[in-house]
Amino acid sequence: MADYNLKEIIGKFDVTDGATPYGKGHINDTYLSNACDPRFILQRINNNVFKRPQDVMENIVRVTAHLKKKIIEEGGDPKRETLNLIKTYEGEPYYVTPKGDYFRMYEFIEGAQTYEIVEEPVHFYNAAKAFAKFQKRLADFPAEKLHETIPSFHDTTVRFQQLKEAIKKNAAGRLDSVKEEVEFALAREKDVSVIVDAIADGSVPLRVTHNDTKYNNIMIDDETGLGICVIDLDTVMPGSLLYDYGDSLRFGTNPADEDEKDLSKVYCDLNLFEQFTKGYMEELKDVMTEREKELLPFSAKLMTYECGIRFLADYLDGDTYFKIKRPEHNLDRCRTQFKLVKDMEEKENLMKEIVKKYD
Ligand code: ADP
Ligand code: GN1
Ligand code: MG
Repeated sequence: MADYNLKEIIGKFDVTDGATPYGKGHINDTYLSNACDPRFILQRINNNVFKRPQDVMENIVRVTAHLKKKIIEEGGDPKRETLNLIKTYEGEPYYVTPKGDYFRMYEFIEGAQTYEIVEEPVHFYNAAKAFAKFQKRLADFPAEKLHETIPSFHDTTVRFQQLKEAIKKNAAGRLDSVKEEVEFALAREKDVSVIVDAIADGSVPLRVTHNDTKYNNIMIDDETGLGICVIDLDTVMPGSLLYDYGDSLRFGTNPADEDEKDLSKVYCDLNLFEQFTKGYMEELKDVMTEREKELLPFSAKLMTYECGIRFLADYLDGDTYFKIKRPEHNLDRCRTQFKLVKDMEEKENLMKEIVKKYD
């Protein structure tokens, strides 16, 4: 994390106290307040990833207002079930430094945590319910009011092209060391257009989706174990429900870390697959189209593949997108994703049976 004058930045918001680095996200710089009550989360929006941070914030202001309304209607707690922005003294939802860095502040959600791996299978079932509920609460949000914060974010055909460009450029001179991974990626080209084609032919509808439903983007309540709040709303955009379902399984069914070096620990745990599928289907099977249901197992594999090729492309580009802590970090991440893809390919029929069981 670069050094910012946090004292001065915090001074722009309606709070007191300092803050220290927090969380394990790959994109934004996150800080937690030290000692004040209530606590807050301060974030610098990554403006290399989000070219128009003001669009991100406009989306978040609208989406959280919509969610708040729904939560109140349902008799829920809007302070814990959605993110709450803290405004600056000037009444703005974010602060732009003279150098052009965008900072925002959220109320800290107390009594809940995010996890890097699923520790209790029932938590994953609860997470599925919460992601599905999030989806339902946004079903009547006017999609045309949302900015596309990262164009073609889950268009896997575009991601495939980006990988091919990264291979061609070989900007970091690493191509020779990743021949096996490149071969694995290119051999699966036939898969990349399946979901975009289904969206184009209308069999899979566009919905307002989260698009980054990894397990550490949901707060699990310490007492009840329920998925209390969906966070990290930077990529809420029109998309497919398959992106949210698939990405959750990509991250959550792996009992090892996303950057685990020992690949023997990395696989798709079908019990966890079942927990999540059960929760998601219970909430959403009545609104899903037949094609969506049919593509659920495939989407887990495709979202995992897509993430793998993004890590690989970033490794080839010289690590310009995801935060890294070691030189081979993106390659290690790519390898776990490809190991999972291979395992999901082998388990496809079992995954289909699980989906059928809850339909
Ligand atoms: P990134 O986009 O970098 O992933 P996130 O918005 O997911 O950033 O935040 C990183 C981490 O900070 C989360 O995984 C979570 O642990 C914590 N976090 C973010 N917002 C809150 C909040 N409002 N309350 C409590 N913890 C939070
Ligand atoms: C990033 O921001 P974070 O860490 O929740 C990324 C996702 C990837 C994920 C891989 C905006 O998510 O798309 O799937 O890393 N977010 C963005 O762990 O690119
Ligand atoms: Mg996150």
